[in-house]
Amino acid sequence: MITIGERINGMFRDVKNAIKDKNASVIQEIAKKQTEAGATYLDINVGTAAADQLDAMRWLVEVTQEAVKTPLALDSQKLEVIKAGLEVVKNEVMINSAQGEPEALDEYMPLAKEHNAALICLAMNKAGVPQNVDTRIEIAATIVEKAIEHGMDMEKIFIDPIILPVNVDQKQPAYMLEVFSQVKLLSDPPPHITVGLSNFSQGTKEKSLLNRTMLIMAIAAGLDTALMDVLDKDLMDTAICAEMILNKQIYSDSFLKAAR
Ligand code: THG
Repeated sequence: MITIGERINGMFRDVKNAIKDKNASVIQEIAKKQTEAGATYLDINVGTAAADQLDAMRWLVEVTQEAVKTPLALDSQKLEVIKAGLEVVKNEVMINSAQGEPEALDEYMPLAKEHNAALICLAMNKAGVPQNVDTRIEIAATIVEKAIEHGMDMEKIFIDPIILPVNVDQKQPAYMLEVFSQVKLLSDPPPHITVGLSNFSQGTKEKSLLNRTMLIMAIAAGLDTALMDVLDKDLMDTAICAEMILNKQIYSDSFLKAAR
């Protein structure tokens, strides 16, 4: 499974302080730990507190790539913050994220192509995050159509149907599972499906259990990548085990080690 380590995000106090004090070693430690834990990409999100978000993005990208070669996922809702990161990025990169509106996709897809970047596209539009299956699938279909129109490799497209906290609306998780299985039918080869898994357990008391259980059910429904807490070893082991059960990896007594 493709994992995106969520931890370099200004919403965490240590990262927020490190950005403010330009303390590179705090960021580099987190980058190394997530890389050792098996992250495919490292998410880079400056958060909302940074005084100059463009400067903070450039700095985070620079110090992270001094420490590790792991590809980065530049995470911002603002195009200019993404572009600031792209100016200094050296390795393979992912853009996180574009909204699923035709006009936004017409802007982000050529940018992604120019940088040979993977692109997360959110299944949301001007009206916000849809609360039902059909609207999410309609937006996902728009994303796939736009990807074909822009001549993008479907391997580079990651559709994120946006998972909401379980304590907000309990009908949503089952809807998400339905969306995962339907998105896989939109094209051949299909786009990747990803979610920000920790959103699911935000504000709850059983974060690790909720994330782990949702991840297994999501993988069974077709999810193949997630932005998640890669430092949660049980969560990573669960992801590997679920993929082995689906026969995406051959069983051996050391299948966990083999996957890592
Ligand atoms: N989709 C995409 N990108 C995203 C999200 C998404 N990027 C940001 C976010 N959502 C994913 N990242 C996180 C990171 C941390 C948490 C949730 C999502 C989190 N933090 C704890 C909390 O808020 O309770 C702890 C914070 C702290 O310790 O201060 O849950 O959905 N494409």
